[in-house]
Amino acid sequence: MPNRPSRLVIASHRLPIVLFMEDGELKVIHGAGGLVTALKPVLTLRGGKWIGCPGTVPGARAEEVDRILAETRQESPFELIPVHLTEEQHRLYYEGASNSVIWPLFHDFLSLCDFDGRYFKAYEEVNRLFASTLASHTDEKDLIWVHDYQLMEVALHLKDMRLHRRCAFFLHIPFPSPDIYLKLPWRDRIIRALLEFHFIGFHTVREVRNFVQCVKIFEKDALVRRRGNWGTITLGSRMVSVGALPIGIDFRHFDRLSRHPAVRARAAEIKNNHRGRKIIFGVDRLDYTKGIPERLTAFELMLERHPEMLKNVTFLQLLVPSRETVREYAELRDRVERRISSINGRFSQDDWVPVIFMSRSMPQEELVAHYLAADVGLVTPRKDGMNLVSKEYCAAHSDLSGTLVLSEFAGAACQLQRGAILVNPNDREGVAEAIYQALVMPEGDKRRRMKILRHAVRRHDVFWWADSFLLAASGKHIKDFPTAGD
Ligand code: GDG
Repeated sequence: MPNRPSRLVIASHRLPIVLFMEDGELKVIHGAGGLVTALKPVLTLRGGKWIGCPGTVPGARAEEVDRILAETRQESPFELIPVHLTEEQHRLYYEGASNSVIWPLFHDFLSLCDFDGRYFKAYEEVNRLFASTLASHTDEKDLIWVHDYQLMEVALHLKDMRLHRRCAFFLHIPFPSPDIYLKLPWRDRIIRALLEFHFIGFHTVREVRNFVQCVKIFEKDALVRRRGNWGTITLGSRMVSVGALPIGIDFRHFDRLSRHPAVRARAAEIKNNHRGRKIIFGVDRLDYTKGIPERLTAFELMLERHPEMLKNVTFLQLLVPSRETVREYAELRDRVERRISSINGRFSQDDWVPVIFMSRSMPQEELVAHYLAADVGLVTPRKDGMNLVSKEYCAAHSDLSGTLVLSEFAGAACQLQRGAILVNPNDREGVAEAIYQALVMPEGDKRRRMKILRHAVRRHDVFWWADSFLLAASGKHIKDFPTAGD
């Protein structure tokens, strides 16, 4: 069958599943995140596999996990292949190298990096383990798509094993400028490892530019060509392609949910619970990159400068607990809680509390009801690869209400700059004024901006992203790509 598209094999740190125990029995549910939704149709068409860590459940043995994953094969369009890590590997490779070095460094938080030499050894070891799992589950005709910063060395290990595989990579987080990247002790090895992929996708042109500048430092003879979203790097007889392909969301799904009568009724109920006050809504994983304390300070400043807003606006912030075993995350939580109680202590009156903080995750319908109820979507990360929340907020505003205040340091700003109010999250006064502007914006302006935003989010959705990535990874030309930076 010469025209059959090659089978697709995905590798990501985590498998798109949740394992849990029920009545002493191990159970599995399939994830419903954007990535799985986008890749399901492709995996159904081509057939494929997904390789990653299954996560741990107290009391479940690895063999049991393998068995239950094998059983899901009948009802799933793709096979789930688990990679089991020891506790020590998880601590050193995932909490250490990935989340205490690469994550902070790539988001420009150099002072939060802990450059422990043991971390990188574990990073190499786990990337090799992923490569050898891929080696035994793929053949030369397959296309391997590796995701994100935890697995940047996979293609290098496949090459060391003398295996010929077509391998592409997508980085979901920012790629730093050379000044920052050069601080990484394992900098040359990571750059060379990335150059073993055939295609490397980033969210924006900023990342492509940073990456090729770093390549030029370590590969003096590389011939680099870059034009708009695309680039090629020629190393002797080999060519690596790079491209800016901003990830999208399943627009139609969020749009449809926001029109559902139950979701609409719930949004009205939320508004009612806040007695018709304006609502500002933020949703983030509790992470220092998301700029949460800075956002709270800007909100406080807005209340101080515009006392007419007192009792007339409530800021709802949903913070999903994250990476709780990493020290910086526990410290951040304390800092955020202190900021919130200081603001509430200062301004609360009668039945009005200015900041309501929810520390949990919500079912998606409830999340969409909150998006819909919110007059302002406040998304102010200090740095973010893309930021899907900003896109979901727009997709949920099928009624064209709502204003998006967005950090210029989120990848999404490249596509949403014409409809959002862009802010520098480090500029407190600027963010405070942007919040105020959003709260008092005339209806006509809001509708006009929301139409522009929704058009951008609809046109380049997550299906466009997955299809375009796969075309680019197969060396094909892509038409209709969005502005993804300068
Ligand atoms: C990385 C990059 C890039 C959040 N709370 C709840 C909930 N969520 C969902 C949102 C959204 C997702 O989580 C968060 O998306 P982000 O884009 O903000 O980011 P990260 O997890 O940091 O991911 C990021 C992304 O990869 C994709 O490339 O955009 O820059 O850091 O989809 O809806 N969902 C539900 N309940 C919650 O409480 N159901």
